[in-house]
Amino acid sequence: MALVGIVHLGLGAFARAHLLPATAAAMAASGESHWGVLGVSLRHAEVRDALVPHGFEYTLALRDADASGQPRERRETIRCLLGVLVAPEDPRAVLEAIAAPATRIVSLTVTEKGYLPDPADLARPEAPRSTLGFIVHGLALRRARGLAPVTLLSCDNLASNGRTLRGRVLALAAELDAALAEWIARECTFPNSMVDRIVPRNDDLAVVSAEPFFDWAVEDRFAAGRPDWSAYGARFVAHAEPYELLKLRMVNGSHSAIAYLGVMAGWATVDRAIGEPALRRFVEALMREEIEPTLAGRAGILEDADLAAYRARLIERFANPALAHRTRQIAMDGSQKIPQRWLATVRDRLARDESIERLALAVAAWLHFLRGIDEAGQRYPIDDPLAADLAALGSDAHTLCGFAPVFGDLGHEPRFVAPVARQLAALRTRGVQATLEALP
Ligand code: CS2
Repeated sequence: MALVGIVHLGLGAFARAHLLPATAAAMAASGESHWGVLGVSLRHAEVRDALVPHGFEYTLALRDADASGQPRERRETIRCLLGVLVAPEDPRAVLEAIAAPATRIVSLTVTEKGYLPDPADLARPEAPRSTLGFIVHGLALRRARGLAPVTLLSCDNLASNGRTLRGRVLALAAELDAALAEWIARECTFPNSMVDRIVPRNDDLAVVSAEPFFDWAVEDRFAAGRPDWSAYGARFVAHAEPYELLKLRMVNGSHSAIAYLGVMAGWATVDRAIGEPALRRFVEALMREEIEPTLAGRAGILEDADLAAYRARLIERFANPALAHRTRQIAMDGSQKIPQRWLATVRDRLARDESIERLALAVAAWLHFLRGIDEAGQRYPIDDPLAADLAALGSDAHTLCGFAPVFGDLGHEPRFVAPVARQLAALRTRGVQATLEALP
């Protein structure tokens, strides 16, 4: 009988295609039965309801095409999920799970916006609503009961995700109780980790489809042990930040550029978009000319030749015809994604006085996308926690670039605002295709 050792917050498709299969493989390889996963859905009951009839077993379908373009699929049955809690139905059960003696790891895949603090949670110790609220009140219970500390493991696409999580948890905890914040800071660990696998959202909740590619570089700093995820290809590293930088800028930076240009041009999926020669040339040049120079050497991981191979591999992953990864899905929550995906690269380049024309086109594509209507006149909703603020900005490029929650001081930087305004005007007057074709 497996025991719960991991409480996982945010049981979306990504976790079910990444942390869970890796945990299942680690348990199978080591025979350790104490790493079972209790999943927590923070909002909806649908995943639980879909998995209950199957005893929480589900299928992971790894899909791509072979050399001749024929679709192929490898199926794995994932068995390490022991139950699912739905937080709004029973918040107390979530707190008890975090505070259970056998719990050693609290892991998270809650997306970028899942790290936003909700100060109202300070006054809701029994029934928090936010991820940070559950963690802080759950840890308070652990400490009050004299239990051992746990590892808080972020698996989201944030820069220095562990360090970021630690900062947010400590800030909230300090408002509650300074001694709690001290205990967390001293006893609990927050490893950084780089996670990589493309996992489109799927309507059939009992089957998660994903690409075969899998990568996970995780810092080996665990307060109470960990499964040997290397059984599934994870790498335990001393410092994950260089890996995160590489992945966020190359994979996610390109993804978001493809997403906004694709939505506007009517290219509904990533493989459809990357099949457009002008877009593919653009994405390759974005990486080669503007992103890779900020990574080479600096990351200490990949030299130029490796970066070129990484880029080629990535283009193949984007071209995977079996995933139907929707550009609209990646376009969600731009305000939360863009700073770490593009703007850190922009800042590095401007600091060296290098051109940012292609990054500026990506930013312009996001601003263009915010008008909520594509080039064919099709309307779509803007799914973003800051949607109301963004809508209130109007359409002037300078005002849009002045939106500090996303652009910070870049709004006052003419070397940023001018190319963005120029590319935005091009998108508005000539459209995506012609703007891409006009690039050198
Ligand atoms: C995507 C990511 O939806 C998005 O924003 O860019 O989910 C991406 O597919 C993964 O990070 C790939 O590892």
